[in-house]
Amino acid sequence: MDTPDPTLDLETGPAYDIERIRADFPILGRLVHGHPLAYLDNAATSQKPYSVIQAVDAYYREINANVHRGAHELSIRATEAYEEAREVVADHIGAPSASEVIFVRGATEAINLVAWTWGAAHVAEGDEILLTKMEHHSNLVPWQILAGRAGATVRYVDVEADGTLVMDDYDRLLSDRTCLVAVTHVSNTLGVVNPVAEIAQKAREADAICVVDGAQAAPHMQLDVQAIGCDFYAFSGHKMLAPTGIGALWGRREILEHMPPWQGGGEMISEVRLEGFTAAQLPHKFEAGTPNIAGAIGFAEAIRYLQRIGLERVHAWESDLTAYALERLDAVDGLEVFGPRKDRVGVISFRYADIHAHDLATILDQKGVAIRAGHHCNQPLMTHLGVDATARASVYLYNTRSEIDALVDALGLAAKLFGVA
Ligand code: 7TS
Repeated sequence: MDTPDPTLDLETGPAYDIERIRADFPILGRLVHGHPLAYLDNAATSQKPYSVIQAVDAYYREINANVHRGAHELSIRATEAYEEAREVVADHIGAPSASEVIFVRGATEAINLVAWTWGAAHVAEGDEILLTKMEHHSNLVPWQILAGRAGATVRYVDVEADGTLVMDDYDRLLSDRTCLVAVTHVSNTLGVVNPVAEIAQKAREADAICVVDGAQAAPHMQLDVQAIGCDFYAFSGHKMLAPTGIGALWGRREILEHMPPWQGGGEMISEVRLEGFTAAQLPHKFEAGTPNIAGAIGFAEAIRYLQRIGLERVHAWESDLTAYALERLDAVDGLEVFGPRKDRVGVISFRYADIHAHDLATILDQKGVAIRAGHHCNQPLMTHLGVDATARASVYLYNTRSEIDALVDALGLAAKLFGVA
């Protein structure tokens, strides 16, 4: 179901038409506390364009029915749209086959799926699971739970002062005891882009499987899971213009085929007897119950939207905006930005004098500037950085330099209120 976008010209050409893009996002026109919204909390979730909202709306208005069961027109149409969405996701990430793409609620569920299926079947006492100190809790706690049950050990690759991974530490910790390496492609606190292809290749040489958490990468860069060379790639739709409650796990066919199912229920079986069941073929084996049909359709439309603009152009726009934001923030006395200056995306964590991040976020909100404050589900990384929280501004394809200016102006107000010299 391809809903035509009312505002975006397929032939937009090389210029990045920011006004046109902004006009595609209805929420960007609203005021917050009497000020134009400057939405800089994209790492938490992105806003949604008309075309995605319309795709979901059209599904419910025109073809709503359950999938993979009915012989009637609506169910056939809903099934087609749902399976077409899987093809769109698979093509977008360079997956060899759509049957290797499993729809899940998001990156968290994707990672838990791997932990509870591959992990439960393969991780044994004495094994080691290798993570990094910058993992989001979603790529950390599932492995801690698994290790606790299996009697395995979790080890963590260190992070440099500038937020990049200590690759020598990776080489040192990777051993024949390592059964699984799980790493984030892009840090949700530091914005750093990790060398996932190198990490995956070394994991393979050590006979370990490699899981990449792509929650913060998929929204911003063109992906090719085969070029990365990992075994699993997990990401959420809602951070890349899609509705909440939908995401995808890509896995290598030969691994997925040998994994036991996770949740049991409808959809995931080919046959059930009183004595037991036979699991369905991929990908349905891992999709128990009625799936998020509208979400999958919205996800596919979000990807089409990104493709119409072109992720290279999105990346170029965001790189310029990030450089501008870093330049402006660096010029603020008493403000410290965490993370590297290059090979990064526009997720910018900072602290400002001794103003608590939560106070900063509250003051900024009064000016319509939405940022996140807290540990960002990165508590071990916060401990490593020696802070309990950071303020975090994160940009996306519709943000502008004037929104960065609004952020810096609002920081000036915070400085006045807190008596920062
Ligand atoms: N992995 C990373 C790197 C993330 O940034 C997030 C969410 C997740 C996994 C979990 O994604 P979910 O869609 O399953 O919740 N990160 C954030 C964040 O930084 N602020 O709010 C959510």
